[in-house]
Amino acid sequence: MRFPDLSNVFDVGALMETNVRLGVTGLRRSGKTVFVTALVDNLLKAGRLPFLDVVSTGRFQASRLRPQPDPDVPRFDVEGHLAALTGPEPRWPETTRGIGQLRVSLRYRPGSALIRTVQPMATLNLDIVDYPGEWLLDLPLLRLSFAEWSALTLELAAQPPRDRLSALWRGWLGDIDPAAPAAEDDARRGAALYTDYLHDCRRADTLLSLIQPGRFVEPGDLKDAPLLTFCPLPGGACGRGSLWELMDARYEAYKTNVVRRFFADHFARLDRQIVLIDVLGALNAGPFGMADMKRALELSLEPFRHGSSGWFDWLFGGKIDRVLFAATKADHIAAHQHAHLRGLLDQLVGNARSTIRFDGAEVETMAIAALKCTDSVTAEHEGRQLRCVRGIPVGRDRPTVLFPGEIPEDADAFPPGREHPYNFLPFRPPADLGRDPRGLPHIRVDQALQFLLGDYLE
Ligand SMILES: Nc1nc2c(ncn2[C@@H]2O[C@H](COP(=O)(O)OP(=O)(O)O)[C@@H](O)[C@H]2O)c(=O)[nH]1
Ligand SMILES: [Mg+2]
Repeated sequence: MRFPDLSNVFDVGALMETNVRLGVTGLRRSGKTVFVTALVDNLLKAGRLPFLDVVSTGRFQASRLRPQPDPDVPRFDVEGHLAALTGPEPRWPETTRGIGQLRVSLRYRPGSALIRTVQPMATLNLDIVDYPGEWLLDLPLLRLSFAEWSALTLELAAQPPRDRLSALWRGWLGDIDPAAPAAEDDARRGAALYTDYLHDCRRADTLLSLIQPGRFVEPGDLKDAPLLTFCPLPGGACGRGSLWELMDARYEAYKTNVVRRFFADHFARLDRQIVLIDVLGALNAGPFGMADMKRALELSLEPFRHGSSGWFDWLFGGKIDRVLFAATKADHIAAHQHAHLRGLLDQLVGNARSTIRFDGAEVETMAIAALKCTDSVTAEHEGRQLRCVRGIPVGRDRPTVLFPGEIPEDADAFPPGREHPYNFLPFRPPADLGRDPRGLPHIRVDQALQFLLGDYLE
């Protein structure tokens, strides 16, 4: 695609430049790739951002892509993803793995007249870092020993619905002796069975969120490395040369070489963070999916705690001061249900949220759609007016009006009797997106931006 030539707008020299790093995370298929693509497209075209103050007050001038500052991080392929969404046969972008980065520079007039007298134009370099939420969930491992983590993980794996999913792995655990001399074959077998179990947890019908260690399902460039060749073991520490000792050592190596390194190289450098959450997917999966999501969210809030009670500052000197939790794919439901979706997310984020605000970082929640694929419509059914959505469901080729149902007000209350009472269907990206000069249609991406970056653009 082509961008207007803005070279003389940008290269005036001696401009006030500010850098801000925005982390975009969420578990696999929560919507990171689509979100970053929509965000960038909307920043470049700026035709659909009424709630971003710098745009609505007429101070925004232009944005453009620029080379990213970290040459060793893969570039986020925004052109490829946009081509998929806006082509003649619109399709969702291919699944991405690991980390990606992109820099967008925004030119704007400062809001204060006083500042404008010395600085008529300013530039904000926005570095967007897309990384798997699975990696964020690794952070709590840092304060757990191998024995502690093993005990917690085994306890969780024995509860439904994990008991069924973990049966093969736990069966294997019953057959081996952690005190026996370490054999590489055993370590590999255990790690493989444990990894299969974690993958099964993430299937759409269960959609469990608490997945540790994250690299087992999102290995990045570490696939098959000995660092990933361990699994939780029952019992306690065993003697030298035992399987226990081998796995304990690998667990510690994982913490040092993977978890700490990721947090030091990437996480600790972020200024702002958005965490994307597929709440509707968890509702589809049922009560276990929701309960697991709540636990995972509480864990992922931990690293954002600052101040006296937070150990994170001490470890990494973290500086994130605004965190947005966003329920994605809000276009799956009718607009009047968005407030309920957000209410549900508030409950999931729960008490941890007020603690964090108290400790220094500001936390907000929203229901968003990075790419709006439906319209809210009213349809009559047996004399009743139903608020529905109209879009093209995946697997069909013409627009259909669907009644997606209503969002429960209580995260714990599921209608009794049916195992899967909710069924929010996925939609295809709308046709002809490429022809719209305003940017990809979205729901509240501009409000998300205002919360995350508004103060930088004042
Ligand atoms: N209707 C709708 N579907 C979305 C939206 N964002 C993501 N999806 C769906 O969720 C899938 C996973 O999104 P993706 O961005 O690849 O997730 P990632 O794994 O977190 O990067 C996509 O293929 C779409 O089917 C959205 O805003 N609206
Ligand atoms: Mg992705």
